[in-house]
Amino acid sequence: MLKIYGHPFAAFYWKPLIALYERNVPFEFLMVDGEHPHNIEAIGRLSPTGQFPVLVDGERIVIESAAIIEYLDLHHGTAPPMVPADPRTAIEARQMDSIFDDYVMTPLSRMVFNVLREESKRDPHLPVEMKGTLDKSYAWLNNWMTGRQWAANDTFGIADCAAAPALFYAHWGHPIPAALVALRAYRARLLARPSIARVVDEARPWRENFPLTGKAIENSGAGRDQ
Ligand SMILES: N[C@@H](CCC(=O)N[C@@H](CS)C(=O)NCC(=O)O)C(=O)O
Repeated sequence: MLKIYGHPFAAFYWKPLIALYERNVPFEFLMVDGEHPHNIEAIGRLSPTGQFPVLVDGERIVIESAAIIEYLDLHHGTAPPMVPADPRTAIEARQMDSIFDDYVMTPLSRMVFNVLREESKRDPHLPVEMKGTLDKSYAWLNNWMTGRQWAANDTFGIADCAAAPALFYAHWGHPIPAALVALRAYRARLLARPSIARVVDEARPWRENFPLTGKAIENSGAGRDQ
């Protein structure tokens, strides 16, 4: 059976997890946390900097969330592929996967890591800079999503697997403005999808670990589930 290292609250683990659920692939989950030091030791060996997700398929090790999703398309499950088989069509899917990872999830992660540092070591400029990046990304994505249901090729796929955790958590850290109707509607559509609702539910016990809480979220009118 396939094994996958991850943590239910971790954004980059959500990406292949959504694909596993979409494609009905059975797997064994290997928790990466302080209570499972052997799993921390294993990913330290298997991935360059001890990051997860890491997929183990017999002798085959696959790292990087996008590569794992592409691997599942080829070797496991029967649902339509998350990356279109035609390489010309796949360009848009990979483009949007990268945009959500690099211009939404990455700035949000940098804000999270900054606030997790001890106070004297925090960079006071970083939250302003990262919120500026998120604002640009949100505006661009709102235009992109206007008239679209899913992020690439009119089909649910890898880009939506990336968008779900990125928009879910980014909205907590820096709420998407109410005026960006198409982007907010897309986020709601993602959260209503059964595979994603399941991932969100499974992560619920760790919600209090999210450090960018406070008035921004309460005042966004969105609530934590939207
Ligand atoms: N580019 C990687 C990013 C993986 C990543 O950042 N993983 C996070 C969990 S969501 C992690 O391992 N964090 C722990 C660490 O960096 O030590 C991917 O797409 O898989």
